[in-house]
Amino acid sequence: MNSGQRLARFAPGAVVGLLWGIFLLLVESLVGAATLLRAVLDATTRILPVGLFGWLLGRAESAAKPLAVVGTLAMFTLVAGVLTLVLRGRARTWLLGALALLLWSGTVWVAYEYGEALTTALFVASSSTFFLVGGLWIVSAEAQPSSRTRRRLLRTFLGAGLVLGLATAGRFLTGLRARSRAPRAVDERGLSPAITPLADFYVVSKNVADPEVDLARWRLRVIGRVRRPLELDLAALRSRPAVRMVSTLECISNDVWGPYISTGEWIGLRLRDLLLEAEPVDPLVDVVLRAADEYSDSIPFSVALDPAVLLAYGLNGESLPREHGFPLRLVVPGIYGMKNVKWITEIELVDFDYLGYWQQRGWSDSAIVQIHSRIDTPRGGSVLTVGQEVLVGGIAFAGTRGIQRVEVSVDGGATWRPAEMESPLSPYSWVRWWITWRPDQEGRARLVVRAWDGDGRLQEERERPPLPDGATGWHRITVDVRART
Ligand SMILES: Nc1nc2c(c(=O)[nH]1)N[C@H]1C(S)=C(S)[C@@H](COP(=O)(O)O)O[C@H]1N2
Ligand SMILES: [Mo]
Repeated sequence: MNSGQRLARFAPGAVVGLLWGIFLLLVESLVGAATLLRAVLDATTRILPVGLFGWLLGRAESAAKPLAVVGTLAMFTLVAGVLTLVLRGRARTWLLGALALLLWSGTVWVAYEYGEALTTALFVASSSTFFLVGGLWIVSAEAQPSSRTRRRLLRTFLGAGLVLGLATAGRFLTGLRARSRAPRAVDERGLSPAITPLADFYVVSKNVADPEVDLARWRLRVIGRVRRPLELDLAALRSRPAVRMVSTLECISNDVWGPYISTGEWIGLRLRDLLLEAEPVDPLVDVVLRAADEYSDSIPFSVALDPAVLLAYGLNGESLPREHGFPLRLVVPGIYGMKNVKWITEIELVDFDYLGYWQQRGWSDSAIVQIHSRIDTPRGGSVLTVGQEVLVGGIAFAGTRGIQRVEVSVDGGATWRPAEMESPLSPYSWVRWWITWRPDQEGRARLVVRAWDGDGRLQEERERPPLPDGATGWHRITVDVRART
């Protein structure tokens, strides 16, 4: 068999595999059901070596999720293509039957594993089996002379499906990228606002489609090592004493210069109050939080008792937006975003160290935020004028330790000036800092910022990538100073 023939045999299956993948993608995003696509995606991120995974994430940035989906679609394409290559000419009905059965049970198992309703499982299983196996059978059946019209029809059908599918997937992936949102709002001085407006609050989730929780059926359960398990709806949670708290949230995969950090005013109840109401039973190690998207993570029981740890149902004066975890999310000051579980459904008290979704993939377990400072203005690459007064400013954050002091260098770190600081809106919030600078020399200037936390520790200068403990290093930018004209 020459390579041309091989390609001719590979191609029809590949097309069917791709269409099947796109179909599953649509089921995920429209029906919100877990499919084999999600299972393969989840499994892949778990199997990838930690270093490679971190490198890929660093490279891809906000395109990471769309790229992961495209990669998974490519896998489906390859697998189905190879299947046709192997099966073609030797296809037996029983073999295809066995394949169908395998697929069917696999899909049902996935649906079961992901706790979806039986109807969804049956829908996904039957339609995907029909689509893949039917497609494989048609394209791999020996061509009959009388079947020319049929083949032409089939080709038209597959071609049209492919175009339609690619177009839909393209639109969907663009949306996905926009949903990993990281715009950087700045005020008239070029500084990040003290409280990030909702529209600019960063968004990160592992999902192709985030859960849409039906309030009528949603309940929060508190279970595990408790004397009085609880089951409460949102109204019951809202009727308990409410707490407002300004706190900064940062994703552990944020770079030192990165935009995945925002500050909000959260409204909710203390996790502590709810846990005590359930009467915890010793010995206790972790509090596990499970979510509607099969995400889970834990915080130590001792941390959960901190009055600053909230179950939030509101953000910036509004009901918690869907993308931020409606109806209920965890807010743990000073601990990276991944531990701030969204779309919570269950809280379990356990007597062991529970590894969350991202810990299973190599990220830090304690996830305490690093000392972090960032220059927001001027932007790197800006053109400035000799003698012109420039505001150099940005944010600094060290979680619950707070920021003691910030210094700025305009000569690449040779000399340093203390920055002015605004008092933070809360002990858990970033601070805004600035200096005014009048460049007196033409040429390139290298601006650097560094901060000290409340314990008097200096931000680590050594540059380390976000994985596994959060990025370190000093933020440096270069600006171009030109003579006055
Ligand atoms: N249920 C659930 N919670 C989750 C996640 C998720 O994928 N599923 N992602 C986490 C990560 S990695 C981060 S950085 C924060 C982001 O919260 P935000 O989108 O409200 O900024 O949510 C965390 N909580
Ligand atoms: Mo994150």
